[in-house]
Formats: sequence, C-alpha cells, structure tokens
Amino acid sequence: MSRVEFGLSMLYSLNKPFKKMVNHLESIDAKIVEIVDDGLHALNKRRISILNEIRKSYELRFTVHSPFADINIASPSKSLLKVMLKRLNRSMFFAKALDAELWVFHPGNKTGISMFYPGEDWKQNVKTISLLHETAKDFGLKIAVENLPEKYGFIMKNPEDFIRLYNETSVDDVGIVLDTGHSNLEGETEAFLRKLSKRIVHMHISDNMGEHDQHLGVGCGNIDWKKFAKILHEIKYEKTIIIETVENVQKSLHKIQELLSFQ
Ligand SMILES: [Mn+2]
Repeated sequence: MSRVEFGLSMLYSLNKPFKKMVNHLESIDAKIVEIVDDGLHALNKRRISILNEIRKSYELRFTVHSPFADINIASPSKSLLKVMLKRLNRSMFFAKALDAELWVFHPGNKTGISMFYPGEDWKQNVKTISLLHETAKDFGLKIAVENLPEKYGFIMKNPEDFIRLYNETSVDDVGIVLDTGHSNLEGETEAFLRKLSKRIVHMHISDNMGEHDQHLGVGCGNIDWKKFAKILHEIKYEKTIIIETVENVQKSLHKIQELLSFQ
C-alpha cells in the first residue's frame, strides 16, 4: 500500500477570481491543497484569514507555490533582485501564516545579457537560494526548489544542476520538487527519481507531448505513467504528490492513485 499523500494545485483555477477558487476548496476531493500566490490569487492579509477559516472547517493542509511571473532569482540587476526578494519573503510570511507544509519556488533563468557574463546566472541563483533558505529558517518554514526546463531559459533542469547546488552550498534542508511535466521536456524523469530520491520532498504531476509545458491530464501526453509508478515504488517514495494539471484534475488524481495502488 502506497503511503504517498495526494493533493491538488489550484493552478487550474488561476484564471478565475480568488473567491471562485475559495468556493472550489469547499468541495475539493483532497486534503492537501497547493495555493498559488500569484495572479488573481496573490495572497494578502485578508485572504489569509479567509483561507485559514476554510482550512480549519474542512481540515485541509496547505502548501504554497511562490509567485513566479516576472520573478528571476538569478537576475543580474541588484535593484530588481531586491524587489523580487521582498516579494518572495512576503510570500514566505503568508505561507507561514497559513501553516503551510511547504513553500515551492522556481530556480533562476538566463537573461538577454547572460552570454556576456558566463557563469554569473548560476552564481546569483545559488546566492539567492542561500538567502531564501536563511529567511525560511527564521520563519520555521520548509522550502523546496522545482526543476524547470532549459527551453524556457531556466538553469536548474537536470539532476546534475541540483547535485551541484548541494555541493556548492549548505542548503541541505532545501528540498526538491520534481515536476514531471518539466522533467519530461528534458527526458530526465527517471534520472531525477533514481539519482535524487532522498532529496525529492514533493511532486507536481502533469503530462505533455514532450514539446511544451502543457499541464495536460495524466495519460493525455506521452509520459509512461506505469513506468513512473513502478519507479516510485522501487525508490519507496512516500512524500507528497500534487496534481498540477489544468484539465482532467480529478481524473488525473484518481488515475495516479490507482496506478500507485497496484504497485
Ligand atoms: Mn510545477
């Protein structure tokens, strides 16, 4: 019997007003919910009280996805970085106020001037992760960094990038969020699971055809989910799985639960 915990990301409703998303929470078929602190769902103090009420009434547990639009933790601009860090720290503060079990963030990405300063993106990426780690420690908040595909400019795409982060820093308690949609674009899903099984604390599950990050339902792209479930069983994965599709959300949840229960 699989001891994985399942949850749903509210990403699928990010195009709807915050109020609508909150209404969905009242009838959701999961105990763990990932709140996206961005767009129409960006958090503030009033929204935190609303979410905490719902959390208590329905015995939900939250994780928080940090803001990611126009955020680049490897930015070469000190002044912009300062603003972005302020926004990220605010998001961590809100996550703590929601008693969130995890705060998920994206690694940095390349910019239009990266080619003139080789290696600088990586240096800043590592520096910012160390800063976020310090703040998280002060808050008593668990945080984890997600794999993102190179085709969108991101600089932490494969297991080697994550191994390098741990080798160069002392951020051992920063976990990894394995996003299957992203790792499928890189052909790295199995490598992540085999090489970093102890570091993966959370998963974002969605499917795609291997070309774009489509956030399709489980089974609607070209990911071999049977093989995926088999590897999860082999590595004894017992952490969280969050469905992060924008369609067939319930179906995807049931499909992955069924696949894992056969292992
Ligand atoms: Mn994701």
